[in-house]
Amino acid sequence: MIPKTTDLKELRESNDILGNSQALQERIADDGYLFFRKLQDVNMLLELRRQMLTTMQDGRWIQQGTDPLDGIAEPGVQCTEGDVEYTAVYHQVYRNQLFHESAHADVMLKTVADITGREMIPQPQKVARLWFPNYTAHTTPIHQDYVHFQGTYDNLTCWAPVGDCPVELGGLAVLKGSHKVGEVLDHHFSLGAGGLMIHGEEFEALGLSWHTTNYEIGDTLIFPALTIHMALPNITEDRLRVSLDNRYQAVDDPIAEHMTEPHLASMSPFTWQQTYASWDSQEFQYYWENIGMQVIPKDWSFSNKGFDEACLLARSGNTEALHHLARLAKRGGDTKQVKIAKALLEEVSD
Ligand SMILES: O=C(O)CCC(=O)C(=O)O
Ligand SMILES: [Fe+2]
Repeated sequence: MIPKTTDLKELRESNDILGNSQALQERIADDGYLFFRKLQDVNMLLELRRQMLTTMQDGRWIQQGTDPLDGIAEPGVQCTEGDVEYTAVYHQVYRNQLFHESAHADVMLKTVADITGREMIPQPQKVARLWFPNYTAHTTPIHQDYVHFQGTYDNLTCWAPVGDCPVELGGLAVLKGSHKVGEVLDHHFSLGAGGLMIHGEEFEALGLSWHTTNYEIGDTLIFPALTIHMALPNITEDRLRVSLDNRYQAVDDPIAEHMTEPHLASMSPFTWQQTYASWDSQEFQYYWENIGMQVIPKDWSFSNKGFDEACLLARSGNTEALHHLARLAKRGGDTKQVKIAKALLEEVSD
């Protein structure tokens, strides 16, 4: 179901229509994405890369004695979202001021405002992905962002690598025109990041094509919440993939409650106070709190369905589902799902 590299087409570049609101709106309505070369400040992103990877080196994810900018993973270390080992370092990276500030860059705010014709803000929950080499069962599977981030279908995801990201490092691929399905498709359990995937039979008959590119630092891919997309596997020998995916919404649209919390705070407790502890500016702290945003509850139905499917699959011996439940049980906590996962794992080990 994952396309062969030879079936991947190039992303269409839209630099020629930057600043032309009408043209941008027409193109995203047609293609379901917009891709810009070197949209973001390369020097700022290089500095961000240096800072993020230095924190990862301190956390023993980057090989000691190597230049952090090279992003060479420590041999033998692999973890991902959902693992307690992942949040231990991820939340250290999350404290980085420049990481959060980069989402507020004028060029980003202007571009997303031009695309929607509305006043836009970055959602509080910024996201970084720190993906280990050759850990491909955990690659972000085929999905639509709405199941994770909710709010409205109009929210825009902006994905950008923090460093060059050739195809083999596992950048993002989008299914061109797939936003036109106009609804959230069925998502199922997946071991990959986010835990939910769309099966091929849902969209293959549409005959749409997958698009990606050899991304360079500064390049930025923007798409709405119904566009079907996935990450490609990081099949490099030893390099970590580092990227940002931040979401932008109109100030007068509702926001789902969990998007006002730090990323992965639900997996390992982490607060804004901890995030901001070493910042030297308050400009972008709690910036969303005084503008009267309408906060709506998270819809748990998507993740609950994924969990139920994982339980069913685990009972029939599916190793990916067993791995998923073991990870959940290891995280611990006093939730119903943790209790169910622990009981089920005990039952199947008897
Ligand atoms: O970077 C990844 O692996 C996943 C990113 C993604 O799904 C997104 O930006 O919405
Ligand atoms: Fe996504």
